[in-house]
Amino acid sequence: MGILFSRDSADRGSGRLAGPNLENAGAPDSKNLRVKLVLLGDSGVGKSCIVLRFVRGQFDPTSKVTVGASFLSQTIALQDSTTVKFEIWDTAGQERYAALAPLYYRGAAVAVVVYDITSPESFSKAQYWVKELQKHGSSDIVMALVGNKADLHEKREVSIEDATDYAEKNGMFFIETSAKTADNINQLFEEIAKRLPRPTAQ
Ligand SMILES: Nc1nc2c(ncn2[C@@H]2O[C@H](COP(=O)(O)OP(=O)(O)OP(=O)(O)O)[C@@H](O)[C@H]2O)c(=O)[nH]1
Ligand SMILES: [Mg+2]
Repeated sequence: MGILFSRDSADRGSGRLAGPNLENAGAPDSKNLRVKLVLLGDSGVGKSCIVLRFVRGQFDPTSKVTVGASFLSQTIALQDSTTVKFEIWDTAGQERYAALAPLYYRGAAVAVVVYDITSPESFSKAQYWVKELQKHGSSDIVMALVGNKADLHEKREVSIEDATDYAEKNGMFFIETSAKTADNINQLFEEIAKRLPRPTAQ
């Protein structure tokens, strides 16, 4: 299927490619976690920019729409010396790719559902993805609700209160980010890492 990978398709972290249903394979190791993470949300909310900021510390104001999905990985170290390798599937938000989403969220340990704080439509779409994940995702999936483009606060149309309420009702972690200014991008992934279920040492 030629549409599975886009410009960011290569796993630059380890130089190998992975399939969309890559599970957390290998022996459980409480110090070195590997997690499959999927980003979902409307086209244009900034999913690819969030990933680019997190993985490479860059922002691309001319970011192109994602075709199919793209894969990148990034490892972070936590204060307790645990490392977490995020295997990130950045899905395409355009409607024509919606049917592909289950390929990427199936088996995912973490789902990051993104909306744009200036777009109520994108907040509705985020709620659609949350429902879809509740129906078809893993029962123990860690879900984060992300209000991106926080730098555009003068154009805000989704209140922090509404998003916080929605996240609390759905057992999600909520944060506002800006891929443009880098605000809260690392914090997003650190908070996710803290919420991961840890394999218990034998
Ligand atoms: N002001 C501002 N613009 C942003 C931010 N994040 C992304 N953008 C802009 O929003 C546009 C879309 O960003 P993308 O990351 O490509 O959006 P996407 O969610 O990956 O879209 P699809 O791949 O179609 O699903 C680009 O023009 C970005 O420059 C942000 O935090 N602030
Ligand atoms: Mg994209």
